[in-house]
Amino acid sequence: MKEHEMKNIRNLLFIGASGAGKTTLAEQIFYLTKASNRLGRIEEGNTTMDFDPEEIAKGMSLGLAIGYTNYLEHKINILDAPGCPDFIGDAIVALQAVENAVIVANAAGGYEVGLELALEQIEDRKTGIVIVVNRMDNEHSDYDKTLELIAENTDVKPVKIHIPIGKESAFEGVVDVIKRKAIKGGMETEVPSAMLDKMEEARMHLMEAVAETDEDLLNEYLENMELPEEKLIAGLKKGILSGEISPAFACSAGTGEGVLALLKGVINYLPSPAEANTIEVLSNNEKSSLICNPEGDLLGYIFKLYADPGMGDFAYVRMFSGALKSGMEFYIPEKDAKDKAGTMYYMLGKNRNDCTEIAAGDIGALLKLKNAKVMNSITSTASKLSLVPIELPTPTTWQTLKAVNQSDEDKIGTVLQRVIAEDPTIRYELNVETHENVLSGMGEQQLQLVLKKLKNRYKVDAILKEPRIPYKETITANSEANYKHKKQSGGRGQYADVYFRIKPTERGEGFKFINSIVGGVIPSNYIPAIEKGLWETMEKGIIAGYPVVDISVEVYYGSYHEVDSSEIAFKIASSMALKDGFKKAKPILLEPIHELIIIVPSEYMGDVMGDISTRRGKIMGMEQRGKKQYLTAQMPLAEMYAYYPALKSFTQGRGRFIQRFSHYEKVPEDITQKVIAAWQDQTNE
Ligand SMILES: Nc1nc2c(ncn2[C@@H]2O[C@H](COP(=O)(O)OP(=O)(O)OP(=O)(O)O)[C@@H](O)[C@H]2O)c(=O)[nH]1
Ligand SMILES: [Mg+2]
Repeated sequence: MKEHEMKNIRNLLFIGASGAGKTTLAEQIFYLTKASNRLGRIEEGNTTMDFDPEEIAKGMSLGLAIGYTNYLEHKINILDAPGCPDFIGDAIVALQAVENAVIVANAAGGYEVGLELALEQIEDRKTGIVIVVNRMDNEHSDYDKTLELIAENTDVKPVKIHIPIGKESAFEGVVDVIKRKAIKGGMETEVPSAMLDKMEEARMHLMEAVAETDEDLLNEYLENMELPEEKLIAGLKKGILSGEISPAFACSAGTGEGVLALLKGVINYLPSPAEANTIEVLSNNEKSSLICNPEGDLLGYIFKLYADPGMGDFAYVRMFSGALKSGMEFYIPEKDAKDKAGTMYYMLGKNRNDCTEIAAGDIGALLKLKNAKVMNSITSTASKLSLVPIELPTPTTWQTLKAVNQSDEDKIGTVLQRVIAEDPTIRYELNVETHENVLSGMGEQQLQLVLKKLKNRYKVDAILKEPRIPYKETITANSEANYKHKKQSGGRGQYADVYFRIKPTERGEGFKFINSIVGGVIPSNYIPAIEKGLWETMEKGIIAGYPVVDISVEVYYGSYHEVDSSEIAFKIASSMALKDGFKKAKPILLEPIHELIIIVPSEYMGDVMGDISTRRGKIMGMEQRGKKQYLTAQMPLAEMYAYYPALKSFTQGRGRFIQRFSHYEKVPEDITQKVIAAWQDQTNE
């Protein structure tokens, strides 16, 4: 089919603030281009893209959805990302799947947090940055102001391709500054005379922007103060492809005005997979570039999983090169495993149309893959190709997940894996120190959604609670200890006697066992039992129930009994001696300290710094980048569980951070006492 040739495809990802109208815009596009025969509405819960029951209930997108339409002999694939910052992972992963990142801004929304976040995601992007100012029919809509705010706050310099005719309830169409035509209700008409000056001004800006991308064009422009239309368009296309020009459009997804004009702009000016055909890849793990074409080496990318409770898991796939055909086996380099493409589909929200291949440049879905997961490459075994892995933001929110009913504990593992596989930023790990299953991600809403999906899709009730801190126990002084374990209870008795020297070691050294028994005062066959007794005691903890680290124990003397000594007796003696010696060696608790990079607009610096010190945090450095401050700090993990909501509240949602574990440090005395008391309460219960 002609429209599936690379040059006739446009791949668009809608990103931007929640409520900017991305899903509504997709809906309007499907309706106006007859991909769907009714216009769904968010309020009625019947849009094509927000089909998941949780999305319908909330009236907003919670996961990336895909759809497509055919218009003017082009196939337009639309990826609709959720704007809520908790679900940013979907957008980050999907950005790699498209030539065009379409920032949808609310014309009446100002410089919203979600808009800022979306713009941050495309900071380093080299191609296809498009601005659509939506909701032009809204009260207080302001096209120019919205574009100015973007230009002021970022390196993106929007260049108007369309300008709106009227605004608010009088918004009735757009003027195409290239064609010098008005488009109202999808029909071309003459430009209203009152707008001619504005149009010429915008046209001049556009021409300047295009001229600046190319020396020849610049010379020609400076000479004639005009560029011929075909050169203007060719230069514009090139500028968009290279990311130097960000075209701006105006529309109302609500009324539909400007939407078909936008689609024409998409077809006429935005890069197709045929133009953006050179991509960075790994070839044999070395960076190289690949020129994509339908006959080339197979290369695809899985950018989203959707776990349909009835159908199974859908993997949304972008093919870059070659053609994936139904029935084909393929290789997943990230997993070093094979998988097989069964039935494949072009998806329109939750609706599916069967297809037999997904060719280079196109987007579709595969069902029930065995091994492939999100961010995996689809290749042939021989090619040694894979996509360059992307980096996801680190978690900001942690919660322990527990099944409400004991009987669900076993089931929860498998269904939870399916649910969290949908969102690349969610991690689920067993903390071996606290024995808790910790779910981490980008925000409270995201983790709550996991609970809802578990309940509604799989009938599993689970709860979230604040995780325990993985403290560790250690000592700060040397001590000596002796324990003689002796029992005479008729028959064979028990006897073991050990002398220990206990010392702190360097932080991070773990545990050192030194055997300096001489002269066989303890026979060597009992030494392993002594060591085992130590390990078991250290794992369980001595003062507060947390693992013991960074100590050395030297067994230097002892005695035994020919008949009554046994391995078990030495294990007990060893354990008791350690407990005693440990308590005498000035024990302390250690807590994990994380390093954070906190990114906030400069005006909030004072508040953020003040808050860090109330959380036992230390500021290690700061750096101004553009209008933002990058603060490096250290903070105890115990204080970080509540940090993200606090940071958001005093930066009006604009602060964020990345973090990683740094080291263990001594817990202050007052907190240590509380932790010990809590453990004693618990063990006495
Ligand atoms: N008046 C008006 N309302 C709009 C327009 N576009 C969207 N809306 C409304 O704005 C609200 C949010 O629209 P959505 O399409 O869900 O916005 P979104 O960008 O997808 O939001 P998230 O999914 O949360 O990221 C809905 O109530 C829409 O009806 C528009 O152009 N004009
Ligand atoms: Mg949406």
